[in-house]
Amino acid sequence: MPPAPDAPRSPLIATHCPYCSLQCGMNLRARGTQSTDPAEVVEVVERPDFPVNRGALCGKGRTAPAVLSSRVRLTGPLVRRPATGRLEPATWEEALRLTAEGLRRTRAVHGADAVGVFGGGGLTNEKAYALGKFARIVLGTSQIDYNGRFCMSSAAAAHQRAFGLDRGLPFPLEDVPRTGCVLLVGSNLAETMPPALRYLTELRENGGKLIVVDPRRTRTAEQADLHLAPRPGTDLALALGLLHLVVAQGRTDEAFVRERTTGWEEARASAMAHWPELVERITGVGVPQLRAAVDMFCGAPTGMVLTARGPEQQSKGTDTVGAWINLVLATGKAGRPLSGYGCLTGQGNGQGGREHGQKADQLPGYRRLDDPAARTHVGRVWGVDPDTLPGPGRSAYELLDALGRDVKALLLMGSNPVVSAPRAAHVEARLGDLDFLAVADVVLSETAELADVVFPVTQWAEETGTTTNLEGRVLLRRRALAPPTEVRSDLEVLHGLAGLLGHGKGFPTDPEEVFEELRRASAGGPADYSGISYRRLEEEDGVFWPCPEPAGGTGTDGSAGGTAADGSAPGAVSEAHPGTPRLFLERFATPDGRARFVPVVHREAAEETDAEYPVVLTTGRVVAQYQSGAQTRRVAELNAAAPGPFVELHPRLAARLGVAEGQPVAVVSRRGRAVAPARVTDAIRPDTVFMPFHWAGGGRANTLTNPALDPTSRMPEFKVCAVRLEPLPAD
Ligand SMILES: Nc1nc2c(c(=O)[nH]1)N[C@H]1C(S)=C(S)[C@@H](COP(=O)(O)OP(=O)(O)OC[C@H]3O[C@@H](n4cnc5c(=O)[nH]c(N)nc54)[C@H](O)[C@@H]3O)O[C@H]1N2
Ligand SMILES: Nc1nc2c(c(=O)[nH]1)N[C@H]1C(S)=C(S)[C@@H](COP(=O)(O)OP(=O)(O)OC[C@H]3O[C@@H](n4cnc5c(=O)[nH]c(N)nc54)[C@H](O)[C@@H]3O)O[C@H]1N2
Ligand code: SF4
Ligand SMILES: [Mo]
Repeated sequence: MPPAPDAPRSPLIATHCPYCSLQCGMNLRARGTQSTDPAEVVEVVERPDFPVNRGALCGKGRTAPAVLSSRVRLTGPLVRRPATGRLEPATWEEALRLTAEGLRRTRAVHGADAVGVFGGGGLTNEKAYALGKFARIVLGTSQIDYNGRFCMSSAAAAHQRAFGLDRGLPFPLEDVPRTGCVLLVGSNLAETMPPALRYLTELRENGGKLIVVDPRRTRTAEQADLHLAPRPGTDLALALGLLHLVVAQGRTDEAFVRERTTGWEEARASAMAHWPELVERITGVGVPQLRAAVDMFCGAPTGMVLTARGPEQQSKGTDTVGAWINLVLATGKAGRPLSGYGCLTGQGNGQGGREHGQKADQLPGYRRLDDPAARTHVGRVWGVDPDTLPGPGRSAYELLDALGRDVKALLLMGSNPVVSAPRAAHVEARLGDLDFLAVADVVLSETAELADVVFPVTQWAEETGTTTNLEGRVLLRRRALAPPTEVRSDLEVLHGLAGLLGHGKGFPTDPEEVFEELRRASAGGPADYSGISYRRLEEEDGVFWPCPEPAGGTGTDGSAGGTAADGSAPGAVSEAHPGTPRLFLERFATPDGRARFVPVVHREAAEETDAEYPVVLTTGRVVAQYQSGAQTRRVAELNAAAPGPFVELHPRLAARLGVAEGQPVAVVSRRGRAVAPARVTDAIRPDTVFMPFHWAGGGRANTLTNPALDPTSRMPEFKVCAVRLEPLPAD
């Protein structure tokens, strides 16, 4: 129902997309309609002044208001009634009371660690912070982790190891078009961050080179000057092989290695064991292509290696990313302008969500839970004895695997593991074995369907909060419309539960109040937000952390840094710390300021192919669906574009199996069986099939995936497992 053409235009409210880590800027505007459907109350309007996407949006962002519709979302709390065994409407009071009782009872009978918490990288900084605090001080449990473990944990671990700090990109995206060569490893950003493709297009227009490493010739790989298509799970060998050639050809940057790094000799020795011919055998990438890649990368004066989930979601993801980092260090393409290694983080708050305490081993500000000084600092902010804070808990898959056994009750906020966890049928069964499950979500996801209590929560356009995008840029999302009357925010859920569990204070529902506390908790930590305020974020295009309070700012009382306590100091914003768009230019964040080479050697995937399971399965995304699909499968336009799962396979493999385009195929692994139509394309290696993971039910890719974990990051091996294919009759 568009407003009359002469109706006065409502003001634009600048905000950000609810989905991926690019956090595209968009404006929302009230349509001035009489409609009672929230999806029709606001429209998305271009926001060309926001630098990251300059007005461009992908279809998901453009259609995001559709999920606000009461036709597809949760509009009131649900509880499972013993009489019917079904989820039925309830009041907030009842839903909160039942949850508080469920959590309290479990704790009383089985101990604090029998209560688990599972969070999400889509939650705002405020929510992630409050959730971690809730777990540690209200529940007193160590058993908290989140879906970001499935996403960025390998890159994070490798970042920490090499640079002493983990921020996805150490530079803003605007640097990308000005570098000499980008080596993009296992990212299909043409589909996963479409507006960011512009940075690669501009790179090439500027004469820079693009190398893409992906077993599939994706829309992204089609843009490349050079496309290497290794067998899934072999990036570690590939990176080592390239480093071997760099050394053999005398292309190491000796001065950089000497002055800015440690550990080169061991790393060099490990690379020298990976002969190009051996690497060709492991990866399937020919030696001439390896040489071409080295020529392109070393031939450019500056360069970047960017990784995404391809090389990271492996049971050796940390070492694999480490090998790519070794390559940038050895070639002197790090710690200087327009060069470096970066990870393209995925979820809307994939960066901030990993900094403020919903990760099993972490306290706010990217502090470590096992660091006594960190415990003291955060204990003081929280007003608790640091000795009462639990220690590190289990990682995401290990936590899900423990459900119904050691962990008997779970509070889940912002994830849909029934679709997105590896070995999903097992995870679904574990969830079903819980004594008590509460889920906060915006829609009735497949996981919420299993819950005893479901909390309907507000969405991005209905609440204010901050996210931190893949560049480390902290952004403000603004509330543009009121939620349906029976819908409340995640912060209100935590506030309500905390109150019933004896913590009437400490869990405010106002996001800015939570952010003010987060600033203090993060102050002095690696991810220092203490110099950032809502007021600053309203005026700037985001602020890059670390952003400490300026010296002589405010104390630890929580009053705003950069602005006077009364918020009125003129010019205070300009005196504030400017934030840190570029890291490591002078020194790395290690104690000695040097980047650390890590010696790594190639190893096989946890599950290699054999006679019974002769084909490699890899998994990933399509442009029109987001993650578990909980949100995007509810948007008609997106569903029309990507209506269901499929199995991508090469014509040679299809011919060998006798599979025709569109014919249903059963894909069978040691974990289970999934069925989806074949999509035959020569854009994939003949030894590999690809399935997107956005769907539940019979075509669920994660029925098949292998939960083998990386020993350091505890990342599951989503990108490699062994399967066999069985053609089914086309009916
Ligand atoms: N449309 C859409 N966009 C999204 C999301 C979404 O669900 N849908 N999710 C967001 C999130 S949370 C994330 S994490 C990002 C993920 O963004 P990407 O990492 O770009 O997404 P994927 O499709 O998981 O994987 C990227 C590529 O890795 C390749 N690959 C598979 N196995 C290997 C391997 O062994 N080595 C290498 N080098 N490559 C391999 C796949 O063929 C795929 O093209 O996207 C974000 N954006
Ligand atoms: N096979 C395979 N599996 C994968 C991957 C892969 O590449 N291959 N990728 C992995 C990766 S990188 C990721 S990030 C995970 C993601 O997997 P999931 O964690 O399942 O991700 P989403 O579908 O985004 O789930 C978010 C849920 O929270 C809800 N939600 C959204 N916003 C909010 C909010 O503000 N509050 C609350 N309470 N709920 C909210 C959504 O409706 C949705 O139900 O999947 C992983 N699984
Ligand atoms: S690229 Fe990501 S942030 Fe931008 S509109 Fe699409 S989903 Fe939203
Ligand atoms: Mo992700």
